[in-house]
Amino acid sequence: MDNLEQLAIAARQALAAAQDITALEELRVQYLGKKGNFTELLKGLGQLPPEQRPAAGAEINKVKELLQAEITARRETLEGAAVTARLAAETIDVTLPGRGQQLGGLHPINQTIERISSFFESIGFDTVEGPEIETDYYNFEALNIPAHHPARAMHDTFYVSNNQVLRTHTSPVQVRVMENREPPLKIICPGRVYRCDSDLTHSPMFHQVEGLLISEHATFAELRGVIQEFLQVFFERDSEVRFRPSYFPFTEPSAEVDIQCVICGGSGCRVCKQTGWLEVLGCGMVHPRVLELSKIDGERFRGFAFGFGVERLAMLRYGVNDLRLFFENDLRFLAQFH
Ligand code: 2U9
Repeated sequence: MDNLEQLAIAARQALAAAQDITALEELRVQYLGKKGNFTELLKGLGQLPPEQRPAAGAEINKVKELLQAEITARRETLEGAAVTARLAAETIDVTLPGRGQQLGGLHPINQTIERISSFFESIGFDTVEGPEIETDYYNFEALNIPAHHPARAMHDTFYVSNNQVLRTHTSPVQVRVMENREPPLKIICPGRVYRCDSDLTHSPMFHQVEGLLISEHATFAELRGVIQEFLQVFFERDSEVRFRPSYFPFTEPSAEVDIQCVICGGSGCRVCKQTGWLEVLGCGMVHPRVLELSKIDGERFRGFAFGFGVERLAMLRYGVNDLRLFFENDLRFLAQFH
């Protein structure tokens, strides 16, 4: 009976210390299993005098059943705690917002082209596109740039074959329109152009928008008005615009147009090379020879034309300081224009 009491005390201590189901099961086997301590104790009954055996047996069984009940209760507690812990670990917060799908957007160059087109369309210009592989005639001859003309060297042309080139400007599109439609004409031609030139400020492929207006009354004053209005709307500011005399084979007279530096406002900075001015486009009255080559009556009609680089305008408008960003397609850059 002393053994029984000690065994019960030891079993209860072990039970209190068991922290998980494995430990609890080991304990059950150790005390209540077939070869366990209580079985050993029951086997020892035979050594008692016969009259004491029933009472001793009953006492051992009572303690054994009590212990069994305590182990079962403890198992239920531990199992309940394990389920609660698992549920807590696997909890999903269904109220968190979902990640959603990221929407793409137009490339900043295409956004800029759309911005330019929508201005010119609002004042009655049609947008026209044409081929990127052109003949020598449409890219040069028809624009009063004959073979050996020094302007050819300035164009850094990619030759596709003897008389085919990657267009160096979008002017050939306008030549095709002059051949195919009757004046008056009011068109702009956006698109890719190619020049064999590549450094920090030049890309072998870039975008241009060129415009052409042909009517019976076109004047340089009208050209000035259109350009000045365009620059004000495009840059959303009333900055000064100046026209400087220049030379292009396809226009006469010709001018280059500057705006007050959008970075420093005209006081002089690195971007405007301390001049306070930024060159943004070229323009002029269409050369009579160009009209004549496309069979437009130069006695009745006159025209003006202009051209600019889209990347340059986009850089100035958005404050982009590296041309290469437009061609790398890094989403961290592009996503800023969504
Ligand atoms: C026709 C007649 C005339 C288009 C013109 C410019 C002036 C001009 C450059 C600006 C920067 C090209 O991107 S750039 O390198 N362009 O300065 N372009 S007048 O004149 C034409 C076009 C078509 C039939």
